[in-house]
Amino acid sequence: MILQPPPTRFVLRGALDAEQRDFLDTFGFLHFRGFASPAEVEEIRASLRAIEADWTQSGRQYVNGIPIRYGTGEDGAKLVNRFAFTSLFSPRLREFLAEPRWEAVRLACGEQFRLGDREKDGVVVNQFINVPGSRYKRLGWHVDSLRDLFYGRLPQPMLNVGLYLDDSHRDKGALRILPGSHRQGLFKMLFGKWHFIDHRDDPRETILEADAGDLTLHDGRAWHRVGRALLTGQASLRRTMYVPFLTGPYEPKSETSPVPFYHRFGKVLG
Ligand SMILES: O=C(O)CCC(=O)C(=O)O
Ligand SMILES: [Fe+2]
Repeated sequence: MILQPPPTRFVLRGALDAEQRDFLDTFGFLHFRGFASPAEVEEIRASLRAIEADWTQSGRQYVNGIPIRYGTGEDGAKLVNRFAFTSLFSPRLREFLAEPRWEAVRLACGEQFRLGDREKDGVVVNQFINVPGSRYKRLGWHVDSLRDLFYGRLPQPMLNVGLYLDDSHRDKGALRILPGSHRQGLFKMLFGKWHFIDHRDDPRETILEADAGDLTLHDGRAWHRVGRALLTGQASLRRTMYVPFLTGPYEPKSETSPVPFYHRFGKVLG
């Protein structure tokens, strides 16, 4: 029996307090409200539009060995479904990530963590849209830590920190988490569900409903998915920015970095 979490939205002020730590340990995620202001969210959206225009026009396929996922928007226009290393293309975004409040996020993860803006996939932005022809209407059940296994090591402690750039309530599909599943052990992490293929509702899932500017933090070992929006068209647009906080050896990527194995078949599953 999985305990359902209360819909608590915390305020981030620094390292986690005892109540927040307990919530994270029990359920595998935390939700903070009002981390970025509406003006900041709008600035980030503007940066994304500029990067998207640049990449679509120049036909860029990869950043530092990570494929950019393209898709179709409302009017049939090409759009970016998944940005990688986003902050490297926006001085405004780098300035925002240098704000002292990100130090509070880092400390919330733990003293030994660092913001990995040049590692793994860097700062990732997802754009989900529910229109005919869109390839990013939803994302199946998965655990983020599985990627570690492709690097030939056991999953490292990792917290995925998401900044919401749109309101994301259940009409947008929203993030679904199996609360407590970060404590399930390796076997269930591997075989608990079919990674990315299974999109089914689970009676144990929690729907994480967030507003633009909210910040969420989830354990890389927890099962989660993004549901399909009930809304359609532009109203269904759901943008989230994921900032990696990492431990272990510093492993920056560059334009000569190889394409990781898990991204070679990602196009088929995504
Ligand atoms: O957009 C989200 O909230 C989650 C996306 C996700 O789970 C992922 O990209 O691994
Ligand atoms: Fe994920």
